[in-house]
Amino acid sequence: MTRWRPEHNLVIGPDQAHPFAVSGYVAKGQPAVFTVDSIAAGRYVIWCSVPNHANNGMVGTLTVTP
Ligand SMILES: [Cu+2]
Repeated sequence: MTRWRPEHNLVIGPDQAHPFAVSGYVAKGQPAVFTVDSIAAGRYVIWCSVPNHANNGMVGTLTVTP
């Protein structure tokens, strides 16, 4: 049985094996600000690193334009 944690985070990287920015944890449904300085233009993968969350769909893409 999967135990769900009530919080999430946001990780950015070229892929899930190479994270370069990790937010703090945020409670479900709560707003948060995650500031990342000096990110190059490009396409990145974003995901939640709480165990099993990315595997259950908390994955997306982030496009940074120049
Ligand atoms: Cu999550």
